[in-house]
Amino acid sequence: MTLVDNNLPDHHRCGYVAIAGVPNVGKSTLLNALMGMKLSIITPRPQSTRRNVLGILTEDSYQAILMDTPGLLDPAYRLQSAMRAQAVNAIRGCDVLLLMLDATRRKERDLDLQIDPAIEAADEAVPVVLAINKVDRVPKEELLPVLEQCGGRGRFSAIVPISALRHDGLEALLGEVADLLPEGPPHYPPDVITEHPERFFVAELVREVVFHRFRKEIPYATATRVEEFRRGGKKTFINVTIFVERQSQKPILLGKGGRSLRQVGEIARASIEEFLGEEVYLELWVKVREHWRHREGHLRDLDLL
Ligand SMILES: Nc1nc2c(ncn2[C@@H]2O[C@H](COP(=O)(O)OP(=O)(O)O)[C@@H](O)[C@H]2O)c(=O)[nH]1
Ligand SMILES: [Mg+2]
Repeated sequence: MTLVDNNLPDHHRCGYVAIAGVPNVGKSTLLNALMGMKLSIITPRPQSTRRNVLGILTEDSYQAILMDTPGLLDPAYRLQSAMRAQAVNAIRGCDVLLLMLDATRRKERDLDLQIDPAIEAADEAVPVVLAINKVDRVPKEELLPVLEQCGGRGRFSAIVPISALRHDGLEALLGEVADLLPEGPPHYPPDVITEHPERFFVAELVREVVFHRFRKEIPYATATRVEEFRRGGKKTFINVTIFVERQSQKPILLGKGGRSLRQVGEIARASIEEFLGEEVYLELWVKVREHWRHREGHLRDLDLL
């Protein structure tokens, strides 16, 4: 089917925008802020995003197909190389690269470490917009030198200071990005906001709670998968398995008498209900999959490859 819309304004623009940067700069926070809803999970820990998350932003004069990506880092195990491949794919295939950096990490060396990996992964022809995030945590007089320093570090079409958390500077940022999109009709109807199935978001919302509530290696050793998703009863029934890597991690997730897991379930249920807009009965199971992070078969099975 082709979309023919005679009401399109002249010079309508449409294209892919990869939101890229090193871990923890605020990429997922920005996707959600631009979309006006929570599509990507956000945690205070790095490496919470494992797959590209699509958000389709449709305005009168443009459609920006936004892709939140896993943070760019040197992979130490198979899951991390899959995460990096996701990000690099998005960066290579995009029409505009929206590179983010964290203004609170503004030492010379830190700026290089944040800018170089994304620029290296990008095609030279792709325009790059630099969003300097978390400016709410930087005194104004210290921001100007950062802007100047960044200007000399890459071929940026624009540099925009923002606070994704406080929704500051987002209109200016979108304006710059939209101007760089190629001309063309929208790829998606205006009511489509993403392509992932509901199951993906549900599994992510459970994982988000684990990332918030557990420490050390537990979040990184955890994967989630929806096993059952049934509508029709009074409440929607959802069963999610939480996979861990070792037998010894299971009692940590369960807690005394299963208390920790129950708390995870309560918090996750509330956010899933908010996301789906319906009442949910959430059942959680914890299972061991030895070294799933390192094994292709497991990664494929968990939809991470
Ligand atoms: N102060 C401040 N914190 C932010 C901002 N944007 C994101 N954060 C925080 O930075 C952390 C990482 O955010 P996240 O979006 O998950 O980063 P990602 O790894 O790049 O996707 C979270 O604790 C966010 O709340 C911002 O504009 N200001
Ligand atoms: Mg993220």
